[in-house]
Amino acid sequence: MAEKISAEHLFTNTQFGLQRVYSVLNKTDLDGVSLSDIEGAYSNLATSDIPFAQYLYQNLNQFDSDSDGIISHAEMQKELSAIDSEGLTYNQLLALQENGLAEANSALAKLIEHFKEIDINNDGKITTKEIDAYNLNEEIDEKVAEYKEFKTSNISIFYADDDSSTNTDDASI
Ligand SMILES: [Ca+2]
Ligand SMILES: [Ca+2]
Repeated sequence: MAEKISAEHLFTNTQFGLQRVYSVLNKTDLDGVSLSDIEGAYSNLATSDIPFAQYLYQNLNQFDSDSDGIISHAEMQKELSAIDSEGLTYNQLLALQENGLAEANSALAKLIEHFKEIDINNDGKITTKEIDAYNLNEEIDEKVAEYKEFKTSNISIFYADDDSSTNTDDASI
């Protein structure tokens, strides 16, 4: 049976991780986080938080919607909730994987591998809803395949029994 892609964990993990890294980085007099805050802070971060710091770094322009060079608290919250409503892009998933987000590796790898199939509305982002739909389709495909296999194997058992002359005891009762 194909393993379901359990991405809930990956999505919440990403949100919590980003939030955590943001609070660690948001320690200067700036009310927010700048590129140099991120660059200067790698040594203070837990290894498991590096992927999230890289994610912030690589997506800074997207997070910084007013382009003042600083990710404000409000901008951060907006992006975090956008992960729920809009999902993650291929490059964001790739950034998490390349930077070694170990906990969710198998789900991540599958999302990256099947990105185009999962992104049903083709907006370049995959949401948890799209992943659920993908899982459901996989399950249906599997049931259909199982059913076909079941029918085929029944037919072959039927012929096998028909040919068998040694196994008649049970049938003669
Ligand atoms: Ca800003
Ligand atoms: Ca989509």
